Amino acid sequence: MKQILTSLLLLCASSATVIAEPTQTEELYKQHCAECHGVDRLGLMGPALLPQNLKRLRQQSAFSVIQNGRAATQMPAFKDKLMPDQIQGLVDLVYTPLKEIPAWGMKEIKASQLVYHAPGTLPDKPVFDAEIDNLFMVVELGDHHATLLNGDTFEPIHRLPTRFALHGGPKWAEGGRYIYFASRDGWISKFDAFNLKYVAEVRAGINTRNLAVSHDGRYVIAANYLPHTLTVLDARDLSPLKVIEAKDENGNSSRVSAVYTADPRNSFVAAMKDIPEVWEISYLDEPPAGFSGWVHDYNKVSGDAHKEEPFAVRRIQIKDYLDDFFMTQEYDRIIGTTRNGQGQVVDLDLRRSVANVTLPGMPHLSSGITWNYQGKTVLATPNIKEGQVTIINTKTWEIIKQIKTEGPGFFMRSHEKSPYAWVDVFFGPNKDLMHVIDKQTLEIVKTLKPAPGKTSAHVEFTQDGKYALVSIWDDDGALVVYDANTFEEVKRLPMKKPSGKYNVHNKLTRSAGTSH
Ligand code: DHE
Repeated sequence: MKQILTSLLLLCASSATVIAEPTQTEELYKQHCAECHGVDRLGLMGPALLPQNLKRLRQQSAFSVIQNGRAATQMPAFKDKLMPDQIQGLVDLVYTPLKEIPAWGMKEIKASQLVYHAPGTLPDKPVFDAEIDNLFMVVELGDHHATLLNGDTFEPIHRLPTRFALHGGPKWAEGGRYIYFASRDGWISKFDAFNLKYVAEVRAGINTRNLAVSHDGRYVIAANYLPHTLTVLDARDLSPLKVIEAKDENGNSSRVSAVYTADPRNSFVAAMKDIPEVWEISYLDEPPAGFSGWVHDYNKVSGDAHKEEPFAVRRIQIKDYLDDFFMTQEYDRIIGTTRNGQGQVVDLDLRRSVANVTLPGMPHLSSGITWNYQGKTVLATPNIKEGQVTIINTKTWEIIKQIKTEGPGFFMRSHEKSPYAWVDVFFGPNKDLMHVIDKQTLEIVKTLKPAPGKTSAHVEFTQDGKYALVSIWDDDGALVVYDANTFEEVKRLPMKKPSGKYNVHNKLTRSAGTSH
């Protein structure tokens, strides 16, 4: 008996050492940070908080971010809730490595794959009657849903649940038959818009930025913050084809800022966040002939369904890291910025930086749009820190004009058939305003207030450019349809924090007035 009691006591003592009480800082993390950054610090709405993902942020700056919030993100200020020593505790915590970061390679990605309807098993005719080219998908962040909208009648066709916290634009493919979504926690979902059904899903990363689809509809690629990879998927059923590690020649790894498709180049273009490089990843069956610098690396794909798939990578060394970038309509140059406001123009053919632009307002270049102004193509971008829209000549990369707005903006849109560009005032006391700019005078000609007191943001035009759809970015929000010429309200549909909206025609034709 005594022996049993002793063993029990020993057992209790040893288990007491295993289950450590959470520290006060861990409690604070749970209370204030876990909802957005994940209980495990692997990221959710907010990015993963691990030393390997915070390499570019000095601890002192991390302190200030917690104290004062971070511009252009959902990160609030905690200075009224936390004492300086509590903030310092949290800084120390997020710079402490996790005992283990879950592996997320081919094996894990493959194991996460869910195929609900195998390719070719669903009918090829839409189950509804609407002009496919003018369909919209509207993402509703409020309750993690999306609404498929008829762009002629502005009637919802279907409302579907999405994965938690989608980010970046969902991408249409195959003439509007399919749309692909990416969530911040790494899920890529393929939705069949004709049959109103998800067909496949896969978790391509742990903490993901965005996705791109090759213009031929064959491949999907996801850019990840965690792990430091790009994941290439077979678009048919989202089978993983290749995991490309994002690292430089010295083995320094990097988060991937974002990835886009460059149609005429048959390639994806990705910017790295922690190494000064831009990557081009070919999706041609054979590597481009006569090009130096492609690291051609065939990948044997397991299973019989796929042949060998090449995804050759070409690195371009640049002068600084890129957080955000815009690609010209010719897909030969990109302009990217770092958070300190230095813009770099990178020529993808010359494979080097060709110009520097000082852009102090922190432009949101993934929202940039172009149009013809006095015989030249101009790029217009809102700025996240300053209340101004920057107009840049894309030949000389000189700033033509800074248009003063009522506060910093996030999204900007136009259409080839519209004389106007619309820009929101996403931040500050005037967040409920929406400016309309005349593309030829570069003056604001109208300022709308769609819902007083509520953020109005993100515009997209109908296929013909006649209507502009605006989000009221609120749980009790709406989608407001405006006549894009008279600025009269045409319709208001209640929605739950609608964010982006994506028109089949504008996206698939790579309209100069919208994001790609
Ligand atoms: Fe986004 C697109 C980066 C915060 C809503 N955002 C993008 C893209 C990039 C980017 C690179 C283009 C990818 C694409 O569309 O394929 N976003 C960033 C950031 O670095 C930033 C500032 C910090 C972060 O938290 O990641 C950031 N973004 C936000 C938000 O806080 C927003 C407003 C709300 C949210 O969803 O988290 C937000 N971002 C969006 C939306 C798009 C987007 C709706 C797609 C716009 C489009 O029309 O294409």
